[in-house]
Amino acid sequence: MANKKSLGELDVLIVGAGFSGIYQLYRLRDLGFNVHLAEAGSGFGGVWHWNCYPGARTDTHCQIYQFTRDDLWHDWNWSELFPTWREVREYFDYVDKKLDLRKDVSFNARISSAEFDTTRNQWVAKTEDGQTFRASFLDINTGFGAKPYIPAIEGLQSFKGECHHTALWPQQGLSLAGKRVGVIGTGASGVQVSQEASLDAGQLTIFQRTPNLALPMQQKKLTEEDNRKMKEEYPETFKARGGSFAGFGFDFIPENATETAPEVRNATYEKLWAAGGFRYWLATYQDTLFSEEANSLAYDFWRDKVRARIKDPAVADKLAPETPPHPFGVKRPSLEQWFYDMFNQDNVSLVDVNEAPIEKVTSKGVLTSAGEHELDVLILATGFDAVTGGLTSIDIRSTEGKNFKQVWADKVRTQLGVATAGFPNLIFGYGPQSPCGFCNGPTSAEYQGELIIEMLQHMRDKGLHRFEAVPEAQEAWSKMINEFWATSLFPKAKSWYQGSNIPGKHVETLNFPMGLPTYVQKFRESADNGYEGFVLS
Ligand code: N01
Repeated sequence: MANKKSLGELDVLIVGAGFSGIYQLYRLRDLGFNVHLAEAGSGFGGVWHWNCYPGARTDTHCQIYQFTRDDLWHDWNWSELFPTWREVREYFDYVDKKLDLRKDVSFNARISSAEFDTTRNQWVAKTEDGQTFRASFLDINTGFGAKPYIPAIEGLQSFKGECHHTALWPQQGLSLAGKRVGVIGTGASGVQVSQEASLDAGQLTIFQRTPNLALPMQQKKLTEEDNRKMKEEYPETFKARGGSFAGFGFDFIPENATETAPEVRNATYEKLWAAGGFRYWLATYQDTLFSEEANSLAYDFWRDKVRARIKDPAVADKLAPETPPHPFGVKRPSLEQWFYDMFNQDNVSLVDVNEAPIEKVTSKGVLTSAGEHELDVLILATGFDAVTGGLTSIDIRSTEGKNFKQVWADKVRTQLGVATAGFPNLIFGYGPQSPCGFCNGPTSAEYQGELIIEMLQHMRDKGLHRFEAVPEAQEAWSKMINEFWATSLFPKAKSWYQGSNIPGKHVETLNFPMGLPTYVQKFRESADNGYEGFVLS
């Protein structure tokens, strides 16, 4: 437990020890702020602490999945291009040792409520076990996947085997070898855990509602020589991140697929496919996510590539249907390694829950309209109340006594994706209406993080004690991003990007969809105009 005496009058209380929170911690500390971090888990890593299911790994190449501070990358080597959760956690421990983070962190400290003391311009935040923090600024970095979503399936509690959500995986691990394993969900988590289970499960049954239009990861083991070369390129690599739409360092081709000759287009698709990662999604023709015609071209290429790997045509029809279930890339594609090939194995089967809906979970397994699947382990890879869930699940009260769940019940309102009217001195990183789900996490942690830090510095330098978002400014922000969203194909899929994966959640873009460089530019414009859109006093 942290020293309570020194926590009485913090400048900043940070919530969450993922990339974003840790960046805030060491930068603010270096700048002389009295800062402390409260983390719900027992270790660093944020999503990498909770999502320790078999097969969990980044879907970002390691070169940009790290902090760019000089003293943090020189003597750190990655073993794979897309590292496992275990290696990412080792990386966080390495960063902790380098920067001595731990002394300013309270672990197992889940903030459950917070109120603003208007007489002192201070937040009073409490953990669920009664610890209290007082801070001038509350800096919330709970990330987009802080609140797992468990669907209301009848009988879930009656299952006698092991049942876990991927984001609440037992920290001590759970072997799937030889077991009858069922996985509900085929998002990134479902794809990854299923792939791993297919290696040694006795029987693996995957319950699919919507096919995942997954892309080839093109994983690679990295040697010392690979790391040496990567390090030579890091300064350029890091620079390229900030200038790219999603902070990945690669960007859309400024040409239209529909206006490109078929043989040229196909050669480009082949090249992107072979290069792997998200390139086929985010380094492709600029019209892919806006024009139905361009999108069909991308889908058709994807479908033919995938179907060629699946032996049973009936299974291929489910995984990669002739006609797209939704436009390509508007629901987040996952990166896969042997996801499609594993359906050729005898121990793997697919259940289409549209054809055979899940009726209930029984003590023995999953009962669909076509029969019962007996299981030893039931894995819920059912995703998250994404982006807003981290904030709405804490009872943070506005000056009018309302929490985020109430204030955002009809729609999300933020100024620049960092603050909401009624919550003075509360700032969020990697949160709603910021690039968040549309940006590589570590890139956002540093780029958006720096903007937040500059704002806090500005307040300190000018002797200001309070900021608050202006209601009209946040209405304009919300209008702008939702209007842009409507020009894209994204609204055409049910996805966590727009809250439509959660029954009853208001459907709107939860992320800033215009790209990281535009976001930074808009934030800077506000800063240059004395933080226009905020009242500073
Ligand atoms: O969650 P999801 P996720 N009955 O919401 C299904 C990041 N991430 O945890 O598509 C049956 O994508 C649901 O079906 P449908 C990444 O950003 C990254 O997989 O709604 N099925 C869907 O298939 C990712 O996008 C990594 O029809 C039900 C699945 O559950 C984000 O986290 C790894 C159902 C949920 O998919 C979320 O991914 C993991 C029901 N009642 C996650 N309810 C990396 O690689 C839901 N589903 C870094």
